[in-house]
Amino acid sequence: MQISDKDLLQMYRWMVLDRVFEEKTFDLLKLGKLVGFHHPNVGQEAVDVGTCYGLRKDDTIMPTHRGKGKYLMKGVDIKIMMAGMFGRRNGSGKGRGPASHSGDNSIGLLAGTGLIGSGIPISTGAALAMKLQKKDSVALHFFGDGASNRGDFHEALNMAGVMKLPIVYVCDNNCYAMSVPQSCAMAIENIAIRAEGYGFPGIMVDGNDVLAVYEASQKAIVRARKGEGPTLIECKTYRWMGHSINDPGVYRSAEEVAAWKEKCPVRRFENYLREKKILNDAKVQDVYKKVNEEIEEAVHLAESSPLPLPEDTLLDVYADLKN
Ligand SMILES: Cc1ncc(C[n+]2csc(CCOP(=O)(O)OP(=O)(O)O)c2C)c(N)n1
Ligand SMILES: [Mg+2]
Repeated sequence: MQISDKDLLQMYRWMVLDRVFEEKTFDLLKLGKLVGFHHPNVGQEAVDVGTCYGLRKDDTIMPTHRGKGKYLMKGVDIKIMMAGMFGRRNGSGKGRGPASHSGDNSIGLLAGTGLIGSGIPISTGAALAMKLQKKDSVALHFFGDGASNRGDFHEALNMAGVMKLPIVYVCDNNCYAMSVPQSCAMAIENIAIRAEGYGFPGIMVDGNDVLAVYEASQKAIVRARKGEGPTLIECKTYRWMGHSINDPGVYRSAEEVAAWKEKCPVRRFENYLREKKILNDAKVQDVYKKVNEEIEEAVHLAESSPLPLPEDTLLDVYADLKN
């Protein structure tokens, strides 16, 4: 697949932003500055960037509780995202809910819920709407390995297969659902094979290889735009940190974690771009410097932003029938 040097550099910048944003989030959590729960995404950046790169505004995504990079790539302003994580009035969720389930229909970001798997039928419904409206847009739905065992997953995929809906189901298979390894929760090794039961392709891809994820996603997106139906893409990856900040990760060995860190998706892509002479030391430093500045500015603004007011709890609850 031909990708311009400009696009490769953009993808690299997103990979770095995703990584640094998560690391910064973790530091802020330890300082007690953020509200709500946070689920670190370090190690899974290639899934975010490979799937979301090049999406159109009229395409929809619904991310999971993990991975803020998807929100940023779909067009959420980093300052608004950060303010949301600080629980501020001007942030995602307006200080009333976690930034990680916030939505914005104007940029095709569907709001999720805290119930694992429950969003899969919602994105499938968005794809049905696109088909009924004869649009060539696509819905991308993200979920984890654990979520693929829920009834919502099977019911939604069955419907999408029957109706040939324009949707790409992206499974971030990070080997665990909280402390439960995949082998304890399902009797198959590859989640991608589940697509066969619903009559559409299931693709397995190295989820730490951003270009492999991008290529598989682009094929699936083109197929969906042409009206040929859904695809399930299983991205095999790993989360370096615990399920959430409260998880010391005692259910897995240090060797296992270290082996996956060797497969770092950011470093791997960086090495590839260095070999291609698209990146060098100076360019790498420049990307990190700019990304750090962007994040620091967002943190500064979030810290100086207002907290929600008690009466804000009633905002957006009832439709204003006068208008
Ligand atoms: C219906 C439901 N059951 C349990 C939970 C608690 N819970 C939150 S995240 C999670 C694990 C999800 O695992 P997976 O789908 O693999 O996603 P990952 O966290 O690994 O990204 C669970 C069980 C929940 N939020 N909703
Ligand atoms: Mg998982």
